[in-house]
Amino acid sequence: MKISVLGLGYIGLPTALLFASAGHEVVGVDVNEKKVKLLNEGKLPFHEPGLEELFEKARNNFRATTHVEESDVFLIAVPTPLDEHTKAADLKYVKSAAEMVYLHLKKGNLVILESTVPPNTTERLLIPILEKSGLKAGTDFYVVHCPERAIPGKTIHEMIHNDRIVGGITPESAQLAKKLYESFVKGNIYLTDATTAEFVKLIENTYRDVNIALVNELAQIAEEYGINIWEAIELANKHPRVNLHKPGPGVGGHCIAIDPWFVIQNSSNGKMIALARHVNDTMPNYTLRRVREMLKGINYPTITVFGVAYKGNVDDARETPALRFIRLAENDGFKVKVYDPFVKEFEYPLLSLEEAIKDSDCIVVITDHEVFKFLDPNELGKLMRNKCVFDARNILDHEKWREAGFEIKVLGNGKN
Ligand code: SAJ
Repeated sequence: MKISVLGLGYIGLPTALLFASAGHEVVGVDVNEKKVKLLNEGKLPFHEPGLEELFEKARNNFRATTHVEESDVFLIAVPTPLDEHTKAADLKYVKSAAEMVYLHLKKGNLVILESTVPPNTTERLLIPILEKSGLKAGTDFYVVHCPERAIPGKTIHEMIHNDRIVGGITPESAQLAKKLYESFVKGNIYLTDATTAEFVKLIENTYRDVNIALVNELAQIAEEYGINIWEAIELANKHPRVNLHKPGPGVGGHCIAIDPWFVIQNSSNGKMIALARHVNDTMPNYTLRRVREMLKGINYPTITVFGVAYKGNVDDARETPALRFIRLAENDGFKVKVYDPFVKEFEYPLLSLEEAIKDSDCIVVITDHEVFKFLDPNELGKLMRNKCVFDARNILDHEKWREAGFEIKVLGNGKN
């Protein structure tokens, strides 16, 4: 089967390589000429565990290009960012991908939309563009929405082992796509209609966002009561039907902080979903308020942000709460220095560990990178002006840091 994958990002590229390693002829299409050149030279544009090995395995069946060509299958995995003004999906990349596909569409082709989209996008936006080919969707060609659900940091493992949802515009479309995904997916593949599949993907991330908003609110309430929220959540989660997530300095990434808006953009409901977004979006403000309290009495404080990736152990800083935190802190008169051992590109200079903590008054842990646990507080303390830590992720060994002379505060812990 010849498969063209449009969009060679965090999802499109691993998907393309998985199909190629399963024996299909795969053409990766991307508008970014640099990325295409890099891939054809055998180099990867980003890091993801297992991607290099997969690339090695898939290389004979994979090539990249900037132009769409005739294929049996077209798979669209382009970004669908949030328009910050309208709080609605910006579908311009889906539209332009569809415009490229319809020019090459033939009878019997299958078009798969993997990008995360608001409900009805497949039916109302994608199909009308594809039908400009003169062919009829559902009879002349097949269309499905098959949302990606793999988590960054474990993308390849989850793409293979997670269950998948395939939403067809007709049962035949869904069956055809199921057969294709079975070439590498080991999880179950469940069939439904395209609009339900769009909704399912969005409500998974909305569930997580609302759950995190709940614990973020509870963290603030716990502080008022002098309770440690981390202990309280651990105990509550001993109940067989409770699964509270973790509080933190905000929710980032290109999925959980965005998808809830796609659910409500065309609905007259959604008050709780919007409120949860508000709670999570204002966690950087709350974190800063706590840091300010901790450092009161210090003139012109310098703080060191530990981690700007949107979550632990990844190099991805898209929609990171760290950015909002840093901007707010700077506007509030703090001098901010930034350290992240994984992130390569960021709006602020990324410093070495030594530079970042030299003469600093406080380390603020924004991202839960595992490596932070192994730092030596005795060594770091020698370089700092004041020995304070605000741990917004509750990941450090607080006793160890206290023994090294640090004052520690933890987000959500009303006992410290
Ligand atoms: N976070 C918390 N507390 C938690 C869990 C996460 O504050 O208990 C924060 C993280 O620090 C991060 C943000 O939420 O800033 C999102 O992180 P995440 O690990 O929850 O999710 P993502 O965005 O990396 O990936 C999610 C996953 N969705 C679900 O687990 C339902 C993934 O499976 C999806 O494929 C991905 O979104 C996507 O592409 O939609």
